[in-house]
Amino acid sequence: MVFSITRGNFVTHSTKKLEDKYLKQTKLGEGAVGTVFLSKHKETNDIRAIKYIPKSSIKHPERLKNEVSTLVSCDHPHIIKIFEIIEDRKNLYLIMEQCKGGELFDYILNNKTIQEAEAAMLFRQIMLAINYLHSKNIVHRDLKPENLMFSDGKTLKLIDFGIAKALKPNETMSTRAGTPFYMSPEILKGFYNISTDIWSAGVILYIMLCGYPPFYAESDAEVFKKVLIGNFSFRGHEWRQVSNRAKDLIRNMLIVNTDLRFTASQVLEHPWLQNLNPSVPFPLSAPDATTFTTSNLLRRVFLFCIASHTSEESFPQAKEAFLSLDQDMTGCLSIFSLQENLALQFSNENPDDLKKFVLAMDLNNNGKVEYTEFIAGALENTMFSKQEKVVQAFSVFDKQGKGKIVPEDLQRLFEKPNKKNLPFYQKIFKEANCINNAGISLEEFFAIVTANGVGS
Ligand code: PIT
Repeated sequence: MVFSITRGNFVTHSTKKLEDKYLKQTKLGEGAVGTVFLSKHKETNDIRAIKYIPKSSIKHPERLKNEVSTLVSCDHPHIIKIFEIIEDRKNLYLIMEQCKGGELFDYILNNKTIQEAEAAMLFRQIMLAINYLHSKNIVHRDLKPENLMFSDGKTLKLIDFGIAKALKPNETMSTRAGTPFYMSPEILKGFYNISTDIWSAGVILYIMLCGYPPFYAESDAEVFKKVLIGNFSFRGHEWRQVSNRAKDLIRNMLIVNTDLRFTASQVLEHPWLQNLNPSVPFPLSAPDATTFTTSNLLRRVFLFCIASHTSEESFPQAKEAFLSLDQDMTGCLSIFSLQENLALQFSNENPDDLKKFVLAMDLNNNGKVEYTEFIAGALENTMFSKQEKVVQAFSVFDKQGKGKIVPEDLQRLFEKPNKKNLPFYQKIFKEANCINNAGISLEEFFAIVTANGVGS
């Protein structure tokens, strides 16, 4: 049986009372649909951003489903993380990671323009997020500086998947959607695909470097006229100090003909965006890697769950190491290249051990190490001093609060209810020496994740 595990498996959906779990703090902002509040998770003191979506405002339930399923399927350092979904009679609540640094929009406004070196660092992050989405055939459709948030002083996260859409191969769209300044000519004409995001990103880059949009007019209709023609200039005095490389990149993004417009990976290969990726070493010692490698599947699944529910400020180095290892910039590491890179970095270690370590990280055996798989592998010994994190992960498995985890809990998280593969999950328990039918208590769970006495 193929065991599919992604961080989406651990995004729980429940009908608990939001106030029992989260303490509402400040209002962050109001979007087209819903309001975002900063809240504190009572058990762990984690600060989260929670989007309140009134059910009464949901005219198109399938669109909301789109937003949620897109968010849940994403696992990338530059895309906002969703942790949990709660629903009550009035609202739907999306519990997401906190972005402390505010919108890119305000950052540009406060600084008027952004220096080229910094703009390149930030724009590369934006393009990494877009390249990841496009590699999954997801179009965001509302790229603009308001939808890019700083999670810290230098890291951007793409937010608002309200009109994002996962496309079938060769599918095109015809709904006019987005924000006028950033809308592509083809979206206005009503026949478009993922390349519309590249146009919007080109507009963002233009604005970052000069402080005003390339297609500007007093009314939306006038803006649309200019966009359709696609003429823009670098004549303002702001452009005098800007390099030809930066201008060349913009020229290759703001091309009306979508066949000639750069793709996300071409943008990332452009000379203006080279040599910006710091080389950060993998943050794990050899003994810790060995503990992970020799752990049974159950323990690795538990670690993955903890990684799924942890804010990345808890593992800044692991995040940077992931980005520096992502050499093809797809947001997903091939086990091959990861094995090679780790062998270079740990030249004193046995290459076979490193290979086994990477295979152990690839929980779902798909030949790739996704962001959260990587974090789980690098988690060793850093998280477990925080007992609340372990309790939080336990409750993801033990949804009804029965005080123990049984094979059926794994099945519920990994499969649609109609499938019957219980023996598979029982086997995972057995291999972890949990044959006791009473299930795994919190105490035992703690012992397993901290590797006290397991590792068979
Ligand atoms: C904030 C602060 C923060 C996160 C967000 C907003 C997230 C907003 C968001 C909205 C969406 C969506 C994903 C994320 O699909 O930390 O002001 O509609």
